[in-house]
Amino acid sequence: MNIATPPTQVTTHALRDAIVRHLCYSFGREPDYAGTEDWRMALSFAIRDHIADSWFKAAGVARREGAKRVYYLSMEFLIGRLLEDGIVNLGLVDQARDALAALGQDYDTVLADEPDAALGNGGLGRLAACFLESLSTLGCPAYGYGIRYEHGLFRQSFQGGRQIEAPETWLTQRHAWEFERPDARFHIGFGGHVEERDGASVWHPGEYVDAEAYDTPIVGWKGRWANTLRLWSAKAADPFDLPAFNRGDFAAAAEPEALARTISRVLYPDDTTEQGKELRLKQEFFLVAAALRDILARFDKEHSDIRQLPEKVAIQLNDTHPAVAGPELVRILHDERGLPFDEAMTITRACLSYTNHTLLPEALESWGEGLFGRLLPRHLQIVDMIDNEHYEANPSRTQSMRSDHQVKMGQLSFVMAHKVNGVSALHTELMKKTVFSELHRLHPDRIVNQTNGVTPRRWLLACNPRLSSLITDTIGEGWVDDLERLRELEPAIEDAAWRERFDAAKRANKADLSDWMAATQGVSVNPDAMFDVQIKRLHEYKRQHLNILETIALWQEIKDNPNADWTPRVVLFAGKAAPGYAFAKDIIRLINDVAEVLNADKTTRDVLQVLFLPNYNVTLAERLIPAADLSEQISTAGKEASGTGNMKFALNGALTIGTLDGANVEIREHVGADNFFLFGMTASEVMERRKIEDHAAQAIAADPRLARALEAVRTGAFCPDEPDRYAHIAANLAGPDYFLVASDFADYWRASREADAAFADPATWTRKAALNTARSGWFSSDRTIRGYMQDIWAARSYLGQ
Ligand code: GPQ
Repeated sequence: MNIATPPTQVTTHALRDAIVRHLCYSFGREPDYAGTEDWRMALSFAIRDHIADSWFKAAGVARREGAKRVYYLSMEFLIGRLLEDGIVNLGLVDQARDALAALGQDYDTVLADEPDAALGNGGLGRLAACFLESLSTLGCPAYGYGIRYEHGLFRQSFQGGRQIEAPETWLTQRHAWEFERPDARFHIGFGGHVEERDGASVWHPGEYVDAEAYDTPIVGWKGRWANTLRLWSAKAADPFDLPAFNRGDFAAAAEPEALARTISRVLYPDDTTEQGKELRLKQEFFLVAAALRDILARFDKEHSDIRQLPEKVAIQLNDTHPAVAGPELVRILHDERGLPFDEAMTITRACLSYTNHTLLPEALESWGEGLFGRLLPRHLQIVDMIDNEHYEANPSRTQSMRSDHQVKMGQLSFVMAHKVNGVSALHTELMKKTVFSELHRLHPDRIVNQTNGVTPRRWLLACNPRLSSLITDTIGEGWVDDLERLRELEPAIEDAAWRERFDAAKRANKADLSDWMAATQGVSVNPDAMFDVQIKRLHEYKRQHLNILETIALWQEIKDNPNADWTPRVVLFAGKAAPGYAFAKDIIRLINDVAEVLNADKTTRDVLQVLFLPNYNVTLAERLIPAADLSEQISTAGKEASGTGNMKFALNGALTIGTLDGANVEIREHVGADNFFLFGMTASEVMERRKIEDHAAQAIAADPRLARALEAVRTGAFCPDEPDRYAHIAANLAGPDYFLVASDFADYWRASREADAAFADPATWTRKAALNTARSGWFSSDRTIRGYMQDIWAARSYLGQ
């Protein structure tokens, strides 16, 4: 095994030879006959060899030291492409580029061939991916556990402006990163009955599905450490019905395999609304049961006393989706390993912790007790035991985790965790006051805050090479794994020549994006205009409709006065709507209709253009964020738990226009109020405003701009062939308007015009943009993970061991 050469010392020559060797002997292709995919796979394997070396070494250290492992259980890992990530983290960008060039291949073309692994919906799944990378960078022994969905998040296209969903098929393209582990395979039971025998309970499942592991190594900065993302694939426990086959009933013969596989077939395309499907609960238990069996098998290899479990195992529940881990671990410890119930509870709670990612009531999972009891009969009994125990210890409690014939997963997660965390300072405080107010009163030390972060390797170093080189030229390379060192840029920002270089990097990123949009969307935009970007899942609380309404009002005003000194803007959107969320899909269509009218308007299109880019994913985010001037973070205050896109934009030198919501609050504190366009009501003002019955009507009556823009939507100005297409959106905004679009409109307009004025003064704008970069270092996921390691997991780093 070659772990002698540190990857950073690999020469171009050696890498070239490795690529050719893999091309020929791993993929059976001679260089003259190889296509882009062959080159991509060969390069990936050559890089993977070095990642594997780091991986073996890290696993060896963790085993030798009997290290505590962190286990991150998540139904979503939105990892995106991995090849560039690996090359960048190993420090092999120049070698890889040169080696490919020597072989007559273009580096960017080869990298762009990789499918984007979209095993997640949005922020929650992307956060899990950033955390894995930071855990490796910090040398903390850890595993991510998830599901190897055959179909990740659906592919989005537009037809007549409408969202069309097509299945995503990342596994049909060759994928270089996973290692199948037929030896890590567990029987997972469902259903059946519980037998009471000699005072003990024994669960006899009625059916079994196998979980088989696929491992992807996740390498950290400089290849110093690599952890494992272990994804479970569902396989038939009894794959083939031979008697049926012999009878000639081939469909019946293949049925067990097909049925079992449905469990890992698709990722649910919901973001923050509950998917009340039996299959979803099956998926959740499948992940949890396989992960716990694996965790305990590893523990048993290294240790003999199960009471030591909390010293060696920290399990993080990424939202409530893996919440059955509580009752399942209690069941294993009590029913299977014979510990008294109380002790099983104590050990389980010491191992588990839970992250809450939303306060939206509709997103808090609960399961009907009929369904839950049918699928997991023993777990339902254990939930009742947990609930009784909690009630006996806290008789003043009024809320049970078993009310209205439902099992409440938020309450269950809270009670079974030793720490519960929110994802931004504001969100954590609101958790204490709202959803978990009673549990917080009973357990005042349990809730802690860990403000989200993003990995600077992917979200600055790799996606924005121009800005990264400028930073490294100015302050050296130390910022990459010590992001707060970006503060050292501040003196340079006062130098006009340096600011010009900063500006040139942004300008070149914008030109690249414009070229790409011209080539792929057939729309050419002015790269000197302000690039104003809102990219995230579609949701009424995120208020893409506030953004498009303001854009309509601006268009109307430009038409009134076309010769005024307008700041040119390109308004860019991207994001997917859950297939069942009709209102969100209508907002997409409205934006596309508005774009069509505005982009065709000769009097305004030089100063205002709108574009909705299809199929938002990690790769598109990596393209858009480095080219953005203005970052739209405009959710109704109190609704966005944190946001992480907001951090990526600030780090890449975009200014935020935003409300005091989620992590926006902390971003503004760090970058400075002068470098942030604040507008809108605060979370408490939002609650007060809702008490006014006709809040929307009042706001519309007070603001002729808003009234006119809404009227255009209502009367079909953007869809003359079907004038009442958006009447329901206008009616909603003039009536209930739960997300207070109308009430925040006037202040949003004001902030937006301030952004225009600031952009019109390039020297000032660039200074503000650069200060955003210099002061965003705190938002590194390295800082977040250190917080979890200290406050929640009691885990340590093994770097240098
Ligand atoms: N988030 Cl509950 C998701 O992306 N999906 C979900 O199902 C839930 C939350 C997001 C949340 O909306 C953002 O504000 C956070 O920044 C993100 O989780 C990570 O914490």
